[in-house]
Amino acid sequence: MGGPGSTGSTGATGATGRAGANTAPVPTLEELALLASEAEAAIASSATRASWEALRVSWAGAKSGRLKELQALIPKAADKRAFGQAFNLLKARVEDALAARDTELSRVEAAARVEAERVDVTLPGRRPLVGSLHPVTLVSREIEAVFRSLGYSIAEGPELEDDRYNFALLNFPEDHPARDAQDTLFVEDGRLLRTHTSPVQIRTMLARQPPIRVICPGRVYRNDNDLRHSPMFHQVEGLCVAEGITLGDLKGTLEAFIARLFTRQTKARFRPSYFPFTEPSAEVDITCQICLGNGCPTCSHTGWMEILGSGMVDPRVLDNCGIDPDRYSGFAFGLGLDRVAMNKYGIPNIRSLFESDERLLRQVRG
Ligand code: 2U9
Repeated sequence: MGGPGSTGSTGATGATGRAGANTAPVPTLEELALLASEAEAAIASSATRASWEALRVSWAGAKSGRLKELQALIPKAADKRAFGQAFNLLKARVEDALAARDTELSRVEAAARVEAERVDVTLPGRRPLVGSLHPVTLVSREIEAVFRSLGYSIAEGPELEDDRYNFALLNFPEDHPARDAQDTLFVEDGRLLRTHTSPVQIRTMLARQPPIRVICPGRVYRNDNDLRHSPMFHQVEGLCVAEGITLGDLKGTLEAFIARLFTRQTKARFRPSYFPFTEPSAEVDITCQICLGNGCPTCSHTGWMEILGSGMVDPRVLDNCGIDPDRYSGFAFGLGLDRVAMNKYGIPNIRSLFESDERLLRQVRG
């Protein structure tokens, strides 16, 4: 007994450099037992991982935990052996209490994780996104189907054309305003973006003799850009050339087409018009599809909406393409697909057709 430990609680100085450890009074054995009970109670009642961790650091922390401080007091105790044993018991009780609470908190944490990650297998699945055709494609295919059933075939041609196919052979005079850069988009070396699909019919007539029945859908371009016009839009044009074709054939064909594309109740009226490539020419109005003829803002209260241009192919155009106008005659027509798509699907603005906004495609299902 005695020895270094006898200076104990008097707070003898040492060389540890830790003022707290050096000056702390040496607790009695009873106090150590009491400390153990208090630690067990506090640890057992730590409600969260954070409070458990705070207790662990304050008791068992490697640098300045209570256990380390108390251990440093062993050499100062009057009865080092008894104090050492009591300390070991305290240390074991604190460590057991920390381990037991750790196990319990881990169990609670795991249960909470399982609860949070639980999947309700009875929920309905997420519907996969289904692609859909653009309204202009839908209308184009519908029109193609009607004319295919009338014996027409589909012809396509280049979007980059030259003056001859786009204007000259179609009987546009040299000084026609459509040939102006204000209306037509020219590219280098005098070529241009076709302003209508008529060059496709020109190419068809140059390539073969009547009977000819073709329809020509495609993109066309004009130097126009405002709320009602887009610099690129879509047309379908048709051409029928054979012996004995009359204005009656034109009328009958277009009336059949309109009844099929819209409804059998839809009426058509033909108004005289002028195009360089047809003579006579007519614009075709149909019963307004919004108000069914009663008058509304869309049809400017006329009950009609204009959808088609048409006419008997000018004999000079047939002649330009190597077809004998004394033997053959024909009719032609053209319509803007975008306008038909807009009024068929209730799309108010031509721009929304070309903005690639998927919400539009989701609303229009073929
Ligand atoms: C050839 C001979 C004749 C095609 C025609 C129209 C009338 C017409 C417009 C409708 C609205 C263009 O999209 S739109 O702006 N089209 O009015 N098109 S007759 O006549 C032809 C074509 C080719 C060889």
